[in-house]
Amino acid sequence: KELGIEHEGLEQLTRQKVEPPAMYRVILHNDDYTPMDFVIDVLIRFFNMQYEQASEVMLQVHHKGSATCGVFTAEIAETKVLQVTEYAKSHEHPLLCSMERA
Ligand code: TYC
Repeated sequence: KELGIEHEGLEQLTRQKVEPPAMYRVILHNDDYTPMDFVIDVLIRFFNMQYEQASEVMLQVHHKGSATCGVFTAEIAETKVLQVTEYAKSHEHPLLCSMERA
């Protein structure tokens, strides 16, 4: 018999459910000083975007104030925020990256 059916029976007995992991949006924020090309580089480097998509997201941040770069589990989102923050600081740009529950 299918494993899933036996698990379903057990689930009914115990009322247990496996929840999908909490997801987090990683957000880039606009500022007046970070060069546009640097933001595009960040989106290609850390968010695996192609140049065209990276340009679109960068312009969305520039015009609207912020944009979502991706949605990840907590550990991966935290790593992205740290990597972007460290990379921006090492190039002396004030670029701000944050995360929020999706
Ligand atoms: N506003 C910046 C400029 O005019 C460009 C920019 C875009 C900065 C996106 C940050 O997250 C950002 N150079």
